Amino acid sequence: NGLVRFFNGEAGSLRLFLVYQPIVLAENRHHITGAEVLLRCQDDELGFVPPNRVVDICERVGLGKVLGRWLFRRVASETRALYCDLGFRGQLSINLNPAMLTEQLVDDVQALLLDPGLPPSALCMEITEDHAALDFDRINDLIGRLHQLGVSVALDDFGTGHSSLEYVRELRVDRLKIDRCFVDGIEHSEDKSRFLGSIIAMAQQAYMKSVIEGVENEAQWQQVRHLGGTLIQGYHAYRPMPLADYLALLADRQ
Ligand code: G
Ligand code: G
Ligand code: MN
Ligand code: NA
Repeated sequence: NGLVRFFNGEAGSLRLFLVYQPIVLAENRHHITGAEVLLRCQDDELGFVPPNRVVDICERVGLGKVLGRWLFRRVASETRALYCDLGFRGQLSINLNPAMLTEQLVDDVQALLLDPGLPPSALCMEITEDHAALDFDRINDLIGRLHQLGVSVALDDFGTGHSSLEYVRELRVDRLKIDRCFVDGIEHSEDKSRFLGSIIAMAQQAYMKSVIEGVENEAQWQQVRHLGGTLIQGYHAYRPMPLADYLALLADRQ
């Protein structure tokens, strides 16, 4: 009911807001290619609530579409400054919850491009393997229609879901976001490092960019670079931050 109050615009104890985690080139950490938009939830009584839980609850009680609409509206209003004032050309990666994966999505994305005036290349939609496995043909069709708009698509949490490699092969995604569990320990284990290397190579062979998540130290960074990863998203580069900090960071880089 905190969620219902929230989406009705009524005062309540729950606050939802967005943070931005920069994504950088593995080859040059000063080159910021964009950011992933991440949901944060703060409740007066419960404190910090994991975004996954809020998303799951929304989906279960039928608020998935409402959450998606809120997210897009928020992104539209928050990123106006990035593209209009700062002239940023980079990308925003947005996590889609299952209820957003309908025909309606194409219209919603189009609206998100038109309203703040974002170029299509500014948007990357993130879906997870499990979402794609739910209804493979329909999701792949949706990906094709996003491509027609010029918007790219990433497969998130790669390697942690229940989908088969056949699905991954047939999905027409542009990016593979390799889950942080595959980075964990690579600096101490030749086996783990080689395994990550083979996933990166697979992405390359399929003409996908790889985004390596969860790089937390310099040793991991050097390994990932050596293994040929394209992009890095991790605490060793940047932690998720408020939009104001992201704006300041980009202004400083330009
Ligand atoms: O940022 P953090 O590690 O706390 O996020 C935990 C999980 O919540 C991640 O797997 C991420 O995909 C998910 N998440 C974060 N923000 C959003 C969002 O806006 N929409 C959806 N559907 N999931 C999100
Ligand atoms: O949607 P996805 O699961 O890709 O969301 C990425 C999540 O990973 C975010 O919740 C973000 O806070 C988290 N994250 C990003 N970089 C790191 C990192 O270096 N270490 C850890 N432990 N988590 C990270
Ligand atoms: Mn994600
Ligand atoms: Na992920």
